[in-house]
Amino acid sequence: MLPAMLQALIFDVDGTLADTERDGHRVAFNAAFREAGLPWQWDARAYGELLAVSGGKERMAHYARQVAPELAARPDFEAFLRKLHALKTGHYVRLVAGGALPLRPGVANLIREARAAGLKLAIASTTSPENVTALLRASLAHDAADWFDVIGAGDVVPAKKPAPDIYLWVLERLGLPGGDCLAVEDSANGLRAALGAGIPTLVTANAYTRGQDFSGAVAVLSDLAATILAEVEVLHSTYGAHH
Ligand code: XBP
Ligand code: MG
Repeated sequence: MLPAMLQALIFDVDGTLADTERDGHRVAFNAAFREAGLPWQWDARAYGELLAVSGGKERMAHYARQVAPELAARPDFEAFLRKLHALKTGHYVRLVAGGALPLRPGVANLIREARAAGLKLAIASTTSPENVTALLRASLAHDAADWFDVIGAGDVVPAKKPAPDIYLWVLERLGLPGGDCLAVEDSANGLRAALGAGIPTLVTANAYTRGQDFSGAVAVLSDLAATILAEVEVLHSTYGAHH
């Protein structure tokens, strides 16, 4: 059977399109904690551990249960988290809009090449939608959000990565089987999510995710700097031939 033709690239956002976590999200969380008068500050190492929990609200809830169980037990804790997360998102969007988070090497080229070649483009991210559009606008092109056929982000699905939900949500709207697509991810959580949706996945590891379990990936690269679309298509077809 001929391996499936590559018809779409599905990009994760945080850690994949850009190194957004240490100098972006983490800084925004800390700014929100200060603004809310909370004695919480996440240093780079502690944040790396907390990244095991996908989703900013879920991450803060996990942390609160550890350090402030009485707060986490309050009936209005969910509402409190939503307000705190809105503060954080405001800080993050402002930080991104200021150009603080450039795309990782080779990402813009691959996106532009895929677009020129007529592939469909999609986003499958745990982060909030406003964070995605802010990053695309500030770091790729003003109208870059329009380049994507589907943008799946944040709370549109109940279960976050490593659950496959966000990738299934994107596939449904792309109208493509997982095997005709290639996902690009940075973390084990993300890889599990994409594989769970039957999507061959290329991993570009980063400082926070290097050394995680990437078994099942089509390939693990340090970045996309030397990667052109033709190579991605070969990776996709060789993977398809063996699975
Ligand atoms: C990474 C995440 C997100 C971000 C924070 O998403 O898990 O939660 O860390 O963004 P992905 P929010 O790698 O799937 O892009 O605070 O908006 O959740
Ligand atoms: Mg990621």
